[in-house]
Amino acid sequence: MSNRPFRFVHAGDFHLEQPPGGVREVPDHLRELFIESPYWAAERVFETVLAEEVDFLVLSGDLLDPLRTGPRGPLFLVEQFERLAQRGIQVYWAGGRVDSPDAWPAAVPLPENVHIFGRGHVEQFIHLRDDEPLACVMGVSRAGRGVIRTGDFHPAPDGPFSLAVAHGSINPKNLEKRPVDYWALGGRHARSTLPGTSGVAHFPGTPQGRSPAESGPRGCTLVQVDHQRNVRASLVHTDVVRWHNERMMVDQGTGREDLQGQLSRRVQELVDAAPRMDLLIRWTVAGEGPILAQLRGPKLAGELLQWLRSEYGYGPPAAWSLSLDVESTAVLPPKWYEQDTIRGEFLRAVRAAQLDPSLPLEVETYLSERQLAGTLSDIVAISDEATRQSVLREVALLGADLLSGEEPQS
Ligand SMILES: [Mn+2]
Repeated sequence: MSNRPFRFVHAGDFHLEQPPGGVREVPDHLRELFIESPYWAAERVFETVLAEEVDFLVLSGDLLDPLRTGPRGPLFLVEQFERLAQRGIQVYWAGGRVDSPDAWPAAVPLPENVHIFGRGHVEQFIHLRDDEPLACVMGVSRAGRGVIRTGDFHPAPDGPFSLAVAHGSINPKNLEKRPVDYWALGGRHARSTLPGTSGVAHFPGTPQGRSPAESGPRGCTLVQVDHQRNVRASLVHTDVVRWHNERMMVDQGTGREDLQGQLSRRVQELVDAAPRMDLLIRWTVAGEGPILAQLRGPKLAGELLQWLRSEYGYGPPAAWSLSLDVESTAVLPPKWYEQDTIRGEFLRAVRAAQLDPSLPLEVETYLSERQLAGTLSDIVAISDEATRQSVLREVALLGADLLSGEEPQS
């Protein structure tokens, strides 16, 4: 069946209740940007909806925890929803971990253009344009541990383009059985599209990175659907401050000036790649040579950090260096990896994850709801390879340490 072309914006995981964290200090001149960034980035999502004149907005959960934002959060969202209402733009919202429909304060009524999906069973709306069906929008708010039950979605076989909106985890294998054209998913802070599914299954990620683990560009997704129901999803940047983890390699011949030159070239590249964007950079120096020992000492790292900050940190745009550390290079005895012990088994599992970046860490299953709602969600959502590797290195060292307690050190 042919379809009328249309466009929508898909966004989620605003987490208005959660200012960025995971840094030792925030300088005065970046404090406001830092604290306000979740709101400013969310506002850019609504501005994208207006600027692109899309047909509707799909929100896949975790917009805010109203208890933690206080009245400001709901009032902000209502104001934004009303801007869309003035232009006749509908909003379809499935609640996630923190924004269950029951959590919304009764004192702040939602405008009529906002449709919140209930918990427990899938609801469906037929979105009309000029009284003709454009899309069938199905959705459900998260319940319990948030495993999305794909079998609960029943798009009509000869109906219009179908969307399923939900927050949580999903088994890509189950997607094949449901003829849904677009799965609007939430719950991952890194933008991703699940591979190998017939319909598109997409997580737009969070509009604003919140910690060094959420590095790189963030935004919302503009989705265009053509006559043949082909989907084109593109990233629209909404972040107002961007995180970077930069790993600099040194060798036997690297001196202080060389390292300064390397750092300065890299800052320039980052600034050129995102002009007008404030940046927060965490540096790790790795490799070999005498400069590493100097950096571990009391002075050099601090001096370089001061120099980076005064050269580039005040902008505009500001490229603020958060920290400069030497990568932990402690090496575990190779034979520990071969031993038939819990420690050996643990280290082999970590090594497998280090060698194969596509291997999911799946830490989510070991964490409670409360842990997942807090800062540990950053670890669950590790998005870039450098962070993954450094976390796994620390995991190996810490785990080996804890598991070595009872055994002779060998
Ligand atoms: Mn989230």
